Amino acid sequence: MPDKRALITGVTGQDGAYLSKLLLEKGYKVYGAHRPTASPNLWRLDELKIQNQIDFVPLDLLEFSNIQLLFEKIRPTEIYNLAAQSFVSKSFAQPLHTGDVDALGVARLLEAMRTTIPEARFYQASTSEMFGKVLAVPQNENTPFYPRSPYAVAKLYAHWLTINYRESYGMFACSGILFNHESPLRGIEFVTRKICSGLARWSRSQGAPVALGNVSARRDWGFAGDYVKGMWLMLQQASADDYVLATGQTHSVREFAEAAASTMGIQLEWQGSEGAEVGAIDYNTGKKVIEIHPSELRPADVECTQGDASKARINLGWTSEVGFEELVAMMARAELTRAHQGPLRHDPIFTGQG
Ligand code: NDP
Ligand code: GDR
Repeated sequence: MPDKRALITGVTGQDGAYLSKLLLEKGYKVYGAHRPTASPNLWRLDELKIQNQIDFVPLDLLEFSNIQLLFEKIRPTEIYNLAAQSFVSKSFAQPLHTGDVDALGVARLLEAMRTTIPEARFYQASTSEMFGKVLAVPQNENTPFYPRSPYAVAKLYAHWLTINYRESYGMFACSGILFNHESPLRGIEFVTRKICSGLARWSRSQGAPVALGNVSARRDWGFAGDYVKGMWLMLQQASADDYVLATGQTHSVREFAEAAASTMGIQLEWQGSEGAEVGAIDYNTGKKVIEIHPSELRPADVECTQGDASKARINLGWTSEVGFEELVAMMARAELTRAHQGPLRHDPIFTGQG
């Protein structure tokens, strides 16, 4: 068996794609775990041109026995748990499913690992959403948590369970507390890609405005390609620990929309007062580009995140390289290209709602 064998759960997601690419470049044998389904969604791996280099294995976090059997069979040296019901908004509608996958799914993984390959190294995809209604600014590894959604509550269980297995059984288990990271491979339901995709279509047809919710929300947005390097670095250290990965900068959804529109040559003019916008028009034509929809608001939202990644910088030598303007421009240009290519074959779930 090759020395470096990585199992990535959630390989079909945004981070799964970038992490697969990184590990393949580093000479790993990459096992990409996808949900057992007739046709897994491989468009991201396709876009990165790495689909043929990955050994695909079926795995559902809802089923303990398939995890245990898989671990026994392939005996990975590193396990990256990226699989999750990761859409915060959906977790309000599906709290039980979210808890089953995002919380108990991690218990299944850790327990299967403890009983079959306790020597393997484990990465858990934790999140800045655990800080929620933030109790300090900026947030670091010592900031108390205050989750604001069923998603964040489930992730908090998984975070503490990861620490608990490390402390109880001496397992090499790390929790990466990652702030929002985006890319052209981001899921269409998340606000950054929804804005870029919606504006690109609007710029072609000047048709339906893009429907958004809370545009005052602020996020610490980085580039996913930078963040997967941090995941890998965590598992290469002498001992397991938990790390925040973030840019340290924060921007509002409103600012993101303005920057994306500007890349596309659209100058947004907001209507309504700040914090109570009703939409935005194109300054040059007066046509409506963005519409605020109450249906896009959440029962509880995280108003502002801003991370402090000093520990990762000092211990791992990790920094976020792609800045906000560069990230927005990268995503906006990718969507303009896609809009010119016609309907998105890889986004069958796209409904215009996020
Ligand atoms: P995505 O939503 O793009 O990918 C999630 C992946 O999980 C998909 O491959 C999905 O498979 C898979 N999955 C969902 N349910 C199951 C299940 N029951 N069994 C097995 N696989 C399942 O997420 P990202 O790539 O953006 O994020 C990766 C991880 O990092 C997630 O855990 C997320 O919560 C976390 N995170 C993400 C951040 C971000 O800004 N991107 C920030 C902090 C944490 P399918 O294709 O079949 O749906
Ligand atoms: P988030 O990302 O909830 O931070 O979770 P998302 O892009 O969904 O929302 C960011 C903020 O934008 C506001 N918003 C909208 N959001 C969406 N999706 N659609 C809209 O139309 C819209 N209008 C305004 C939201 O209210 C929110 O405040 C992401 C996910 O990747 C999680 O899995 C991860 O853990 C966190 O980032 C860190």
